[in-house]
Amino acid sequence: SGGGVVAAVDLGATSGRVMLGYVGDGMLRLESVARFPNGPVVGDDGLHWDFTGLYRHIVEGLREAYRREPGLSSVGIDSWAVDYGLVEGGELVGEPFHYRDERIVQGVERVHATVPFDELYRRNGLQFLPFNTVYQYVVERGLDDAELALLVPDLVAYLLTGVRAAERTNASTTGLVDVRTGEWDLELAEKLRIPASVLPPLVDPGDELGELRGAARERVGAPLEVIAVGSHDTASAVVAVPMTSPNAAYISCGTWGLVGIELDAPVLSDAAREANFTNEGGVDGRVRFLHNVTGLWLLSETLRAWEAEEGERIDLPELLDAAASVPGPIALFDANDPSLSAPGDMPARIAELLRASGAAVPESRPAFARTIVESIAAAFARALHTAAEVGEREIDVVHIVGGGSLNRLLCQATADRAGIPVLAGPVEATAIGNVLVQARAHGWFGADASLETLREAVAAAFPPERYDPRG
Ligand code: LRH
Repeated sequence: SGGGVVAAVDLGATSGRVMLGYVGDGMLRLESVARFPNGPVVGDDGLHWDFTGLYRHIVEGLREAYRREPGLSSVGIDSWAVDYGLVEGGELVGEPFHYRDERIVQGVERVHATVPFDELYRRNGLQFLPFNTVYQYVVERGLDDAELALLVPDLVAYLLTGVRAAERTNASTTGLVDVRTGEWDLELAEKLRIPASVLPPLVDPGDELGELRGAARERVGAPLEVIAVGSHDTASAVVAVPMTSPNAAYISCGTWGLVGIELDAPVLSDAAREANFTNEGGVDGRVRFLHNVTGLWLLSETLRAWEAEEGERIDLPELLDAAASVPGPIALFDANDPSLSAPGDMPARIAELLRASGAAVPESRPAFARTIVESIAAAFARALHTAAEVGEREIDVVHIVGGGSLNRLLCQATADRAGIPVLAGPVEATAIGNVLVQARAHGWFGADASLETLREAVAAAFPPERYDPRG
């Protein structure tokens, strides 16, 4: 045991953060060091990320973290899944594409023409999401010339340390990892003419990657060690879901709502494929059996449109308070409709869906927000029901972690619609999971501590808030 302090870099689709995590003697505490916005950037050839800007924020954040805590033991990096950068001559070539860019449409056609979806599912166990990395790679012009293709957290780690590695939980979201063995499916790569040379060696959460070098080391001021964590943000979040019951499900709710259960082995049945449930790789070889539901993206894009119209900021908590007292009945739309995926005029698109189904379009903004939140909750409830059925598991409680856990209206609506209690929090589950996997690697929980032990520490430090279903 013992304890100490580590840093977590956590990049979400709408914001990034650098945090300090203090662990030891039954204590688990997070402190925010830096926060910065993130989002799609429109370029000449489509939607990208401002990776260069994010990397600068990360290095500056680590500098500040080290300044505050010179005893810092290590840093772990996680981000949203599937997106990558290409490396040539040791440098990033161009800014990574954003998964909401439309070039993926052709990628899907090409992949499925060579490997039909049911065969893909047997091999990689992934739900169909049109932006899975495999669909992006087949339309990536630079792939043949690239030395390496690195997913976002691996790219950050590479630029910091020079170490080439693909962390396994996030690699599982590429579609190129064999769901049974956890190794790259080189036969699949070959069928799709994806050069095996761009795929780096796989590593596991808890593995040491290397120390900061070069400009990063100079700027941060220390040879800080980078440790692999569940570098897929959702994998880190699931580590920190304070589940105590074997019948517990989780919803990791930020931009997306990832709704599912944790299993020891993948479910590759026809029913799982038809329900579009995924078997993503979790920390310690667990399986994240879940479904992507469009989450707070619907609300943040709607707010963005209204704010552009008003020319001023709209207060979200105030809007949600007003939304909570809108009288029923509440019109619903399908939160997962593909027309809601790209950035744009979200209120108009939602209104279009409502009209097409014969529902009335809410006139006030609070009523509109209520329709959004209830539609997300309804999709959550459906996914929970399917997880139980297809995963052959009873579900009697659901944890909501991430930004969505602060949305009281969403938590209550989910409890009501799913008919089971919701346990909300922690809000920073992803950063906490990142911290805990590093802490365990340092032996602060005993080197063989199970995820259950880590989750007990979360439950003790961040007692969840309970919402019971109402009649
Ligand atoms: C959530 C997330 C999710 C992926 C999506 C691309 O941030 O990582 O698990 O499906 O982004």
